[in-house]
Amino acid sequence: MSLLVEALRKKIPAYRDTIKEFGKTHGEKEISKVTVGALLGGQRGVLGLLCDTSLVPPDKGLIIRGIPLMDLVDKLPEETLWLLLTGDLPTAAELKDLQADLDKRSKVPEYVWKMLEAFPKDSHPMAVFNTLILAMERESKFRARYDEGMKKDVYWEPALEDSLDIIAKIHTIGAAVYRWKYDLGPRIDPKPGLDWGANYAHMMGIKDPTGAVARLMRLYMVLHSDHEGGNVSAHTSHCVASALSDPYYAISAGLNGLAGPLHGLANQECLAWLEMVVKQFNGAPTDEQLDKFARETLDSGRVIPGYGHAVLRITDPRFIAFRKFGEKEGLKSDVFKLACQVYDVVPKILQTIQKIKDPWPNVDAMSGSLIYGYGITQAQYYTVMFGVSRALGMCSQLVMSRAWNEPIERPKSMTFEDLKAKVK
Ligand code: HAX
Repeated sequence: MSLLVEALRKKIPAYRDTIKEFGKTHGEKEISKVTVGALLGGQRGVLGLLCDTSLVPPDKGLIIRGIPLMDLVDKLPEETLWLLLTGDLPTAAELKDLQADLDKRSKVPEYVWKMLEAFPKDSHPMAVFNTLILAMERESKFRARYDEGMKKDVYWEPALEDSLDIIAKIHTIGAAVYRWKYDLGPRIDPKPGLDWGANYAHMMGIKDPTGAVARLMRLYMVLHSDHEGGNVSAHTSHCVASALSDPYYAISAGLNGLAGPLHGLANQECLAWLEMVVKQFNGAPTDEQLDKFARETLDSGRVIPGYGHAVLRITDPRFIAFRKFGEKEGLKSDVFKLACQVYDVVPKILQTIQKIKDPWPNVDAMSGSLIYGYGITQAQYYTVMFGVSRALGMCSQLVMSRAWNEPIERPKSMTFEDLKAKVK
């Protein structure tokens, strides 16, 4: 038995019992209200989900299992995964055990590569990536055990098995999509013994003489790993898994949500926006030119990608962590410089628009420009990197939900006529 399973077997029964007991005692207590504004406004502020892996206080940003993100920037993605799942950082022995376990699970089935080759080259990398994850559903241990009639209390174990199988392969698949999509040569196999984040960079085949790309990839994978339960990707995967669809279905569903421009695809859109700026001004703009360009974007009815957030009301600490990384590494890149300049200009404009609740940058305002500076210039691919990382959080949330036997999600809807009658 792996040390991770051992750790979780110690914790999960008590976790489940406590939640069950809590539900019995406090089941009728009201914790949130749903206004008409919330119903028509994407349920903002409605407290309707339990998620123990992480929390996003509007004035603080991401906190993973009680640890603020800024205290995790030097951790490996595998350490973050252990933290997300168990609530503790792993010891050196636990980390090694998890890494060895992931190594053992890393072989991608051959049919996945055949499918990859069959895609039209103009397919969006996210569509290809998501399809390949879903294609592996036949490997699901959760579904096999469910069909055999497993007991509810052990659902989390094959859910964890599937999750680790997915995580062990997802960076290999992501890297292969990159090399295939941009004709960069044959796939590169994972290097045994190399950590998960660095291996992703290695398999993408990015030149990395100083090790900076591996460092960036580790950071990227930690920063994007989780963002509590209500964002589109987490919530979608959570909802799908609540029907006991196995993790392959659930993660792929979450990734499909991540592919939207108001969510994960914003990093692609950010880079496109910066490229438009450079094209318009034939190079670096002045602050005045940037201000004018941003206002024109808003006047044309479009959003400034990378700015604003449904929950946050401060500069996203993930933005700050990325920026610090670029500065610390002495990144000399015009796009990175421009993204920093946008931060000086755009919030001032957004602050003057009353309806915008958060004028500050989110993670996407910096991630793409940083990656670009390290030679990953194909913006359409960026959301795949986000997805590789977000699988850590989605899988962890899914395991925790099965651990406490969360029931199938089924909020009630109403017609507009019903709504009008209720308000009267
Ligand atoms: N530029 C222009 N308008 C913006 C804006 C921006 N960056 N951010 C918000 N607004 C607008 C909204 O479109 C909305 O306008 P309407 O009422 O006319 O529809 C209004 O301001 C109120 O929005 P809000 O309450 O402040 O924000 P929401 O919770 O509705 O939406 C979004 C949050 C992130 C979707 C929004 O800020 C946005 O579209 N930002 C740009 C896209 C982006 O960066 N998305 C990535 C978010 C982080 C993430 O999930 N990454 O994966």
